[in-house]
Amino acid sequence: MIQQNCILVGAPMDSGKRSRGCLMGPDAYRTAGLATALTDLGHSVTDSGNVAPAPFTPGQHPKLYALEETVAWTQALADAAEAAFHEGLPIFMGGDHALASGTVLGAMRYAQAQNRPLFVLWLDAHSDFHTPESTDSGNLHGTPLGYVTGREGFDAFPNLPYALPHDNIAIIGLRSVDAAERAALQKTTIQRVDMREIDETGIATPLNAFLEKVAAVNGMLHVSLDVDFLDPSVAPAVGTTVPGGATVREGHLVMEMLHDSGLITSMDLVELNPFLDERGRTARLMVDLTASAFGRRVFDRPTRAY
Ligand code: NNH
Ligand code: MN
Ligand code: MN
Ligand code: MN
Repeated sequence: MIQQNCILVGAPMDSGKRSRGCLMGPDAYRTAGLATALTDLGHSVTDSGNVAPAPFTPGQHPKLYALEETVAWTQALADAAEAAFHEGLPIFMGGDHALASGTVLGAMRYAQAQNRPLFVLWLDAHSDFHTPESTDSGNLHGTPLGYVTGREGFDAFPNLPYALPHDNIAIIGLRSVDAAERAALQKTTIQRVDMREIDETGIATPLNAFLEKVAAVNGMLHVSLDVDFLDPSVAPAVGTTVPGGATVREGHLVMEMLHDSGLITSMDLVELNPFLDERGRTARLMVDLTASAFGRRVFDRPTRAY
């Protein structure tokens, strides 16, 4: 197994939606033993502490919630992410999903400097493909994929070095897509895997297809794991529960396959709200899933070549 130099980056960002609590996420992952789970697998782990937002002045916006704070986090997290890539394999402990605007931006900058294409695997009940204009809720955690793909209306946010190509994105676990997102997504080549497809083909088939594309061009792979990808019966600690989500085993299978692919170059753990958890079970499940992504397994088996 390849030993990684894992860089844990705390991102206690809570401005991407109105209900609070994700700011406690990084400490919940620390308490649930994320670092130990990774060192037990033979990886080296550095916890670089928590990022803070760039200085900002809160403003008033008729629709968008906490725009200035979210932009300030995006700036700080992009810089922190880019720096972390120089040290090892960053694992961002969120924080709500708006943090991915920063972490993916940092990954895009780093990938460009390495002259490698960046791919993004979005594990989520939602597509997070809104623009600041199309969002109904005004919650910017519903917009990061819209931002990094270069959709219109993100003028307040940092400039992108390039627009992330639609062909380089897969979203798996979909079951709550707003009308405006659906219309926009259907015009793209983003690989959209809803729960029905998972029921019909199993989760391995679409994931393999995506990983083959990443491997074929020596891509970097950023994995963004939203707690609500999982069914709320097993992962209750999230503000936006949607029934009919991935099972514990579907979650582990995705992570095990990602490990075997050897393709992951960075990862977000997002939307954990410890205030809503039951005796730490969601935090522990997220740690166990991360461990699977970094090599925990019951038995060794021949790895699949991509
Ligand atoms: N689409 C909804 C919105 O934009 C929900 C987004 N919520 C999420 N995304 N949890 O993962 O408000
Ligand atoms: Mn999300
Ligand atoms: Mn650099
Ligand atoms: Mn979600």
